Amino acid sequence: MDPRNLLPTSLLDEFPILKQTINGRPLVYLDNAATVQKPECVLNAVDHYYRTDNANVHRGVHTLSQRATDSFEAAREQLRMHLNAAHTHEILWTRGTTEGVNLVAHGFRTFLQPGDALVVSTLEHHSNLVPWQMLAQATGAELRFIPLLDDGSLDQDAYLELLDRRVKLVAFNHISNALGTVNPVQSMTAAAHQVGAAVFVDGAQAVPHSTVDVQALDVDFYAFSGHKMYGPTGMGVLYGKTEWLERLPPYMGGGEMIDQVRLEGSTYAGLPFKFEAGTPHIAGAIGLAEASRWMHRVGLERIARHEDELLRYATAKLQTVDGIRLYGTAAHKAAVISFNLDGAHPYDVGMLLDQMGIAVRTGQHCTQPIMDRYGIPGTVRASLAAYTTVEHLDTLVDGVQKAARMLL
Ligand code: 7TS
Repeated sequence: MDPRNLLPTSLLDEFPILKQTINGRPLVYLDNAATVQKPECVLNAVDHYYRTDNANVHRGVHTLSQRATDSFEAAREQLRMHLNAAHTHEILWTRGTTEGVNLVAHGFRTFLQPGDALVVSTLEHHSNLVPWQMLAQATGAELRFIPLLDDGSLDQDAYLELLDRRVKLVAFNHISNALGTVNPVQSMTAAAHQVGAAVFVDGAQAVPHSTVDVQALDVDFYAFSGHKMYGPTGMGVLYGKTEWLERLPPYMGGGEMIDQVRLEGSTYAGLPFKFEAGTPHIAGAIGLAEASRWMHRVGLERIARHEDELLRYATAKLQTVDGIRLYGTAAHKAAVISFNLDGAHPYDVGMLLDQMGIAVRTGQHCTQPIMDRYGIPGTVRASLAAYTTVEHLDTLVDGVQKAARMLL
């Protein structure tokens, strides 16, 4: 094994989609921050559920319904363990990170009034920015922004200056999808709690990459998407501390989330069901739990070390390409390399790489304010996963070199 491939390259064999050619070349999939591929065991878990257990949950006395309910609730417990949450009812199923942010932002409409403030970082995916703008607009609360330093880290001194007793909630990501910056969640959370503010963390890019312990971080809310952690699309998790979930009003009304329904009004179910109106994505929960088990089998710490090693390797090698400029050079970063070739549009670089079978994302990465901060239309982004190898990254660097020769 190459010493830099800390995980065995045989991991690739578990991902059927990766065994194909694109434009006549073996696929090198480096768009993992957008979505990761699914191992065979996840595909089988979803397939098995539909073939043998499919039924609606929490309602039938019949055997299939009980089996579906058992698997669905066992999946919730698996995700509780994954995050080390204190209680299973603190794990809410959502469609993904975006729904998690909206659920909390909508609920906070009942808590905020003019004179209150929200603090949001400028390193956010639009999904952890726009819902807070909507909340500010609906309530008259003030929005304050944590500025970005040139290396792509958040200005921690400026952050502390923004905090006072008017701040009711602080929102930021654990790892940036555009630059790979890892934010100091623990210290930022402690500072917010000192002024009595709740903390919402977007963990979409952190959960696939590393171990997340919500109790150690002491965050109030933590959201992520299953499809970025080897699970199905349309499935995500919102973790919330019990005391916050009890205070927060329901997001959607309907079946499953009620206690008693009368024409004059209704009472709501307890946690977590108060937030889960309608038939849930049962197969998604089962697939996500299998993805979590897969990550544990491979080893969360091993995945993090493997990706960190590859990130260092690829960063050093890409820096040797003439005319390249890297964005996001914070000391603490993970799994994402964003760059441009001087004078070339990121889209053109991405198109040329696709011709060579290499899948990267180009553009703003749903982070327009970050691109504005650097005065660029976008970047080319290569993002890593557990199945990424040194050989993939060598192919990427060769490809970027070729693109530079053609475009510059
Ligand atoms: N937050 C972060 C940090 C993200 O990276 C993404 C998706 C989201 C929120 C939204 O997740 P969703 O599953 O609800 O859509 N990021 C990306 C990306 O970087 N390229 O495509 C999607």
